[in-house]
Amino acid sequence: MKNKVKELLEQVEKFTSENLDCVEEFRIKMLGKKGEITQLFEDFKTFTAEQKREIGKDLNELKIKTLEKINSFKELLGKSQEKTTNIFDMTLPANNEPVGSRHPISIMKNKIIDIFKRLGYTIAEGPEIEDDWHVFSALNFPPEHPARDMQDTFFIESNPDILLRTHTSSIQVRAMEQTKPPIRIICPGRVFRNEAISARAHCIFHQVEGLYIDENVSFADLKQTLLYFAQEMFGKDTQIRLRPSYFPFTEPSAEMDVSCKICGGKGCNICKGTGWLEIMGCGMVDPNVLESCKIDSKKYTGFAFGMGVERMAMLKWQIRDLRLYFENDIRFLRQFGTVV
Ligand code: 2U9
Repeated sequence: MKNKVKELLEQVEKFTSENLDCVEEFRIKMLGKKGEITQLFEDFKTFTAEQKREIGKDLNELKIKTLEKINSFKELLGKSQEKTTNIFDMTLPANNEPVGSRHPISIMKNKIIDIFKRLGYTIAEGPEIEDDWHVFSALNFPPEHPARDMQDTFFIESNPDILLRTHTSSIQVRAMEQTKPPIRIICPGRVFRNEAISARAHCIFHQVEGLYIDENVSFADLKQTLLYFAQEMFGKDTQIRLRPSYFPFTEPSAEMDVSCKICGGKGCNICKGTGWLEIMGCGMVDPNVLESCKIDSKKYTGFAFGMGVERMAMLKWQIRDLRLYFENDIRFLRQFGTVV
């Protein structure tokens, strides 16, 4: 009965009409002698006292809301039909049609981009179908690196030089080939990896990467930029820490953690008791990469960073399963409410 009441309430809330006949039809369907709500009241009589206590309030509320809705439409349509028999009344309020909301991945992607825009970064984009040079070779991946393996990357069968990009770093390579420093870009996009789908992995996901190249760019600049980012994203009291790491395209490389907002750094099940959450990788652009893109590595230095958008959204909104992003379940999507 609970579910039925809920379902009917949704129908009532959604109900809209432009003529009185439809309103009357709806009244009969709901409250007529054999109407759905009338029938629920009949069933209600057979319930135990405890069941009645549980459902009674909701059932009454359903009836009241239905009557209110019907009466308001009767009043509205009655008036407009009295005044204007065949003239369309432009002053009537429009039907309140739900039009949907932004997807959480788009919301997070835009949040990230907005923060870097404030630091003077511009957006750069590039193709999803790439070649070996822009995804691997120019980025200092050795010939036998596991990412080049069929197990990890989707290659085009007829031409193994063509593949689906595994990171958006290929956008930065193209930018470096085409423009002289200073370069300050932020690169959002979809990437593809040959992974089995699970709660923690997907074969398609979204990244945002950044690149800054100029004279005298230092690791201190990188650290300050990422601290600003973390505090804009997670709040002014957020702390960061950088742990040494390795990527073929940066040297030195690091992974960045932010202090856990859920427990305030004390340790909880979200941060697995550590008080820290890993949010991105970063480092100084390897001189080999600069030279591959015809940038003088004696004159210029740069930093780069990269993060997964799905992961950032998971941490920000405590989403526990990656698959939710792709299922289009309206109950999940509705929680990111901002109607567009
Ligand atoms: C150029 C030079 C350097 C981009 C970088 C990372 C570190 C990194 C991962 C985060 C999670 C990818 O989505 S993820 O799996 N990325 O850790 N990315 S530095 O470095 C570049 C990019 C382009 C020319």
